[in-house]
Amino acid sequence: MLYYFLVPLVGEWTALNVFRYITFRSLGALITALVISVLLGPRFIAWLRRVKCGQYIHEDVTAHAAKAGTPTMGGIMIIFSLGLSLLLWADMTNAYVWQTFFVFVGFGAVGLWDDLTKLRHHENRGISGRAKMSGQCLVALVAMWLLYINDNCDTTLLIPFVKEWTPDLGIFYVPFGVFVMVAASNAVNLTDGLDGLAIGPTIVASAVFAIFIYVTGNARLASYLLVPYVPGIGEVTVFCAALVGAGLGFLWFNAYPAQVFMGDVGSLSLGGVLGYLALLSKQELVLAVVGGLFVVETLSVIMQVGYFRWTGGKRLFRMAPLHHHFELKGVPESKIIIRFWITSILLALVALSMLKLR
Ligand code: 57M
Repeated sequence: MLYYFLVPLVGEWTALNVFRYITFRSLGALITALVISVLLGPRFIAWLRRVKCGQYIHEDVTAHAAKAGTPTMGGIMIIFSLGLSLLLWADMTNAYVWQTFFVFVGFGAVGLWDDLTKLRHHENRGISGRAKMSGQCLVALVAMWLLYINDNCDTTLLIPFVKEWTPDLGIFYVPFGVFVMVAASNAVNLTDGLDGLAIGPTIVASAVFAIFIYVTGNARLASYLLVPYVPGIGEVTVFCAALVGAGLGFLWFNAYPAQVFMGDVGSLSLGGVLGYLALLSKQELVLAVVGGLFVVETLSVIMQVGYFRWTGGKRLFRMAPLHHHFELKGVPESKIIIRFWITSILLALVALSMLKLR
């Protein structure tokens, strides 16, 4: 809104010209989302406790028994603070901003459906895997259709370090995009198993995609870095910055020992939108590097289940996902979390270097 109301007044006050700049409004969006979530947090968490939105912990999970009753669905706070900040700082006439917010809220709605179902049923039983997957695929399909029918849709696939070959997926870019978003959504969901373990790397990835999106939407920078230029995409940088701010605000309360968990409403929305940002910035394969931690956590589950079936009952890890393996080896939770964060920062630096090393 500030963009819409203040930029026309630049004639009277030239200082207002700063509101034209995506960088300035991105900084404003980050700080606004952070302040809203930090101020809102205590009241929201108290409300979650009042309406008994406490985390159910299965009795077989002794390591986390003390966490039983921790308020969950904190992802609602992330979506709310980001949405308010976006309305204030972004150019809301930009279709890409609305489409990105649709993906964020759409995946969040699927997660909320699961969270509320868990609360209503005993033993923390949520919606079926099929229902969750169908909801995720439906949101992703609508998002990909909106992207594909846009004249600026670039269906080529950029392969890191390969300049000569950029395969054009054509109509198959739609199912590919659905896969990227649904896979990312479930990977973040699996990772969200220790205090701050999912939100930390998500903040790092959001900051990286803010840079990628800004470059993709800037003709001069895109040409210099040999990445596709997509007109209008640059405004989504404001979304990424608001996501960093909202994530930092949530981490303020989710940091060990957590006062709140994000719930599926948070993990599914964060993962789905990271996948969408990778598609928008034409960095689909770089997502596997930026979100390398989420990939490793998911692979550990796939390997565990595959090995279990192949060996007739043996385990490759003490428990999957990988963070539980380290926990059962006696590594303190806070040490696992910080080391995962350090790894995600290193992976982010590698991903950023891939932008230049083409
Ligand atoms: C998502 N949910 C956390 C919280 C969070 C196929 C199998 C790998 C599925 C997987 C599973 O259940 N995944 C569901 C992970 C849960 O967190 C809640 O869920 C939301 C995210 N969706 O926001 O509301 C628990 O994680 C802990 N937690 C924190 N701090 C946080 O900030 O401590 C979460 C956030 C919370 C809390 O204890 O209750 C979860 O872990 O369930 N299953 C598993 O991950 C299980 N692994 C397993 O069964 N492995 C098997 C096979 C299937 C691979 C094996 O290795 O043989 C583990 N889950 C649990 N304990 N809870 C096993 C140990």
